[in-house]
Amino acid sequence: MEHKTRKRFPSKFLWGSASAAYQIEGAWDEDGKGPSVWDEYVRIPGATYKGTTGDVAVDHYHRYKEDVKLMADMGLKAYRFSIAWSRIFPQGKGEVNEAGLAFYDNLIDELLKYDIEPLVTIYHWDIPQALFDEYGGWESREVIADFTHYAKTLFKRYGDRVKYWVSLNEQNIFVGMGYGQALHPPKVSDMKRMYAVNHIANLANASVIEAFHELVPDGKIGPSFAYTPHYPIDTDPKNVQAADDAEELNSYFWMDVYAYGRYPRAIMHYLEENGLAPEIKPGDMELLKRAKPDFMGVNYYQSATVAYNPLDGVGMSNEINNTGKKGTAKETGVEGLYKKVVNPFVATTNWDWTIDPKGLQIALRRITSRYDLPVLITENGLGEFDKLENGEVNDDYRIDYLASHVSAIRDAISDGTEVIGYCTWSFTDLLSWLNGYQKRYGFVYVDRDVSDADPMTRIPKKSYYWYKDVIETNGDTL
Ligand code: BGP
Repeated sequence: MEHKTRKRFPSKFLWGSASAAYQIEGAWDEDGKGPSVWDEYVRIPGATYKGTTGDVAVDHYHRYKEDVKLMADMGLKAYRFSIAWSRIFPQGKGEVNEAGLAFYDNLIDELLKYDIEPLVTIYHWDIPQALFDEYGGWESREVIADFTHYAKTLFKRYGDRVKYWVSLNEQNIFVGMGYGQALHPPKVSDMKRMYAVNHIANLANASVIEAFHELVPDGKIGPSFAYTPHYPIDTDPKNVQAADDAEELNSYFWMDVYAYGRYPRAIMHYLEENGLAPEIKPGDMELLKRAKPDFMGVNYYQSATVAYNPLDGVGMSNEINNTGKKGTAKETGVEGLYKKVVNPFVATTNWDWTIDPKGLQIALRRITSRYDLPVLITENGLGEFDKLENGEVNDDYRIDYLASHVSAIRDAISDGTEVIGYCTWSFTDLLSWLNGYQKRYGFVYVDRDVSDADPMTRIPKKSYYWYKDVIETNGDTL
């Protein structure tokens, strides 16, 4: 859709930036924190790039005041961060750790001091190791009660000051990579288990949303979904069908549950046919239907293009490009549904992620049409090798990436979608789960690489000043 004049961004638009506890905090065993599954996983030889860990990360735990001051100087309106479950409950349940609660009290108060809206993610992949040891973590329905108890503890403690909450970050990714591709903890590749875990995570998500609406009636909550919209390679109906299959399997299979409490019919049928469907117990679907999110959180990085894939065609690859050597990503697909192909119309990053701002507009439009929910963009950004030269980082490529995506949001708003805010990934540089510290996303350069002994000095990049201007002008310049 083209418009003669585009709408402006809403006056209260949340111009934000995001992070996650494990990727920035460090202090992995300080002040009573228990280990999470990531604290253990990174110690498996070969699991992460050059064996990097988040033991020290970018030391945000000790430098949060400096980081928040940089946010304030930029004029940031909102900051999305996650709470480490095992800082609050070192054993995942039972005795609460007051020092952990106090850390986030201080962070929230520091943000509010500068009028920065805190957006809190309850779960960004770091389930306490104790719960994994006791009952297999997300594989047991016991996790629903423990996760709900943990979330309620947060709502009671911070609900007076925090009004925007994200329940689960990228359920599709932590479940898919943890139990499908064996690239995240617990390093399992078993699709039956993956769909079982996913159903339990859906129930936990719904249970927390229900509890939230009782405890924080004036707040808003939603999941953050990693949405990759799919396109067909061409107009051959077989390829169009493949794109529909990919979209149902990879997108609607999650978002339909969040918004409507139901699984898409064709995909459920496909899972049943292949012996992969999760066990659904009495009461499950009722809970999923009752819990309504207030917004759809969307993490958008890229689109994907697909083609027809026969039953004896390309299967799922467990190898990804985590080195930044362009063109090393492997062919992947689902037999009988679709395979991923190169889209000649879009560029790619050094990690082989497509760069497609129009895809963000398409994503926002699809969500609006299908769910009629407001959208909070909870992540979007460019991971690149940045160079510190003469004390400066001239990341024009990041400015180009972000500017084109912000412009696409404005287009989507002009089309009639409701977008509450936009969080870039990320504010400071941080640990990329599998790609070490060399894949950088931040507005603020952090002087560290593989070694935890690096100085960690914070240096605003060129994009920092660019975003400051975007915020000041409420996006009018784009
Ligand atoms: C999302 C995660 C983030 C972040 C981002 C970039 O999937 O929610 O935590 O890591 O992707 O990904 P990566 O670090 O793999 O480049």
